[in-house]
Order: sequence, then C-alpha cells, then structure tokens
Amino acid sequence: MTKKTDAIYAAPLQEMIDFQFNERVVAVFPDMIQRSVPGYGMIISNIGILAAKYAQAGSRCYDLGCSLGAASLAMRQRINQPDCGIIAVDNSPAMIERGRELLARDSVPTVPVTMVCADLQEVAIENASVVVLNFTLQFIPPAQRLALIQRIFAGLKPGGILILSEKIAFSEPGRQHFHEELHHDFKRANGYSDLEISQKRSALEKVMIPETLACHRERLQAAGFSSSDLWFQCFNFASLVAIK
Ligand code: GEK
Repeated sequence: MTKKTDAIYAAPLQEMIDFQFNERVVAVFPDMIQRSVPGYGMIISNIGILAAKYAQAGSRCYDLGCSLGAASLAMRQRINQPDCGIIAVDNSPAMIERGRELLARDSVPTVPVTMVCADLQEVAIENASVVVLNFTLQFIPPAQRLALIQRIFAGLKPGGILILSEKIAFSEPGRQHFHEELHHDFKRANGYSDLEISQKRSALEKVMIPETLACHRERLQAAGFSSSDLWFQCFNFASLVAIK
C-alpha cells in the first residue's frame, strides 16, 4: 500500500469539529503522528528497549490507547521472556481494524499481541510488568487521570514500569510560548501549512489537554510510584518512566 499523506486540515473549514480518531485519521495516522510528534520514531524504538529490560516472565504488557499498535510491535520484537503476552487497547474501531491488519503482516510473531477495541478505563490491568500510555493520557479527562494511574499501579508487579509519553504544558507563559513555537516550526519543516497547524490546534483544543511535567510527576507519586525519570524530551513532548 502507498503511504498516505495527512492533508485533513489543509483546506479551510467552515465549522471546526472536535478531533476524532475516525477512518480519515486512521488512513493517514502513521504520516500524521511522525510529522506532528517530534521524536515519535525514537520513542517507539526505545519503548521496545525498555520493555526488553523490564518485561517479566509470565506477565502481561499493556499498550493503552495503542492506535495502530506501533508500541506493541516494538515491544513484541524486543521482549525475550517466556510466557509474555501483550494487550493492546484502543476505543477507535477504525484504529483496531487497521491495527489488526498490520499485526497480521508482522512476520516475526514471537510474543502474542491481542488487540482489543474498548475504553481503556474499562479494561482490567492485572499481572502487568510493562504498561505503556504513549500519548494517550492527554485524551483522558483530567479528573479521571489519577484513578487510572492508581489502577495501573495496582495492576503492576513489583519492579514493573509505566511508560508515560505526553505533550506537555509549561507553567511560565514564556516557556510555553518558546516550546510551542518550536513545535510549530517542526511541523512547518515537515510540510504542514500555517492553516493546517492552526485548524488542527483548534480541533484538538477540547479533546487533548496537556499538563505540566510537575503535575504528571506529582500524580505518579500520589499513585504510589516512588520514582519517575524523564528519559525523553523534545520541545513540548516528553516521556517518563516510573518504576513500581
Ligand atoms: C502510538 N499510542 O502510536 N480508551 C481507549 N483508547 C483511547 C481512549 C480511551 N478512553 N481515549 C483515546 N484513545 C499510540 C498513539 S494516539 C495519540 C496514541 C495521538 C486512543 C485514541 O483512539 C487514539 O488512537 C490514541 O488513544 C491516541 O504509540 O494521536 O496524538
């Protein structure tokens, strides 16, 4: 299949509709995420590296808000422990349908991956050694975030990890502006026009709510994680790893 380019916000829109993970987005998703999230490919590869180090024999790895399953495929390629399984969850039927097609094409089926179409809030997290929230928590209403992180902590085995990647906000307006501008420059350098950047931003405004790194770290601590490390940051995109 030829690579499809994201041009969803290229034409002026009369009415801005809140962003949805529908068929149009799914068709261009790999292009969209790579051109929009600085370091996405590197984060995915290193989720594989982290999973190889922390996956425990006989345990489960969860990829919550998996989209097309990129993080699950990276984990599957790297994990070298017996009796592991990966559970990949997304509530967009179009994402899961396409993700299952891509999974079926993955030629080295080592660790089994089960793709589930469900609200991640309703999926039990049990016997887990690795939990991935790769740019997903930002779509969960802020008031529900602590309960989710607590549930993940409870479902993790001792020594298990949560990998949390997010678009982040900054409390000082000057720093917020600095990182936001650089992110927009990154998008422009990847071929997005100013119109596309501003229309996408408006569409995401109500559905994606970034928080500061301090807020994420406090929540991780409140949920019981004794430490969290920032292992990646580029502009206003960051990834933390918290160990139980
Ligand atoms: C990747 N992790 O490529 N339950 C399940 N899925 C959800 C929920 C929910 N309540 N809310 C949002 N999603 C992926 C990228 S994308 C990030 C993650 C982005 C799903 C939503 O359907 C979408 O597929 C995903 O979370 C967020 O590594 O597009 O910015």
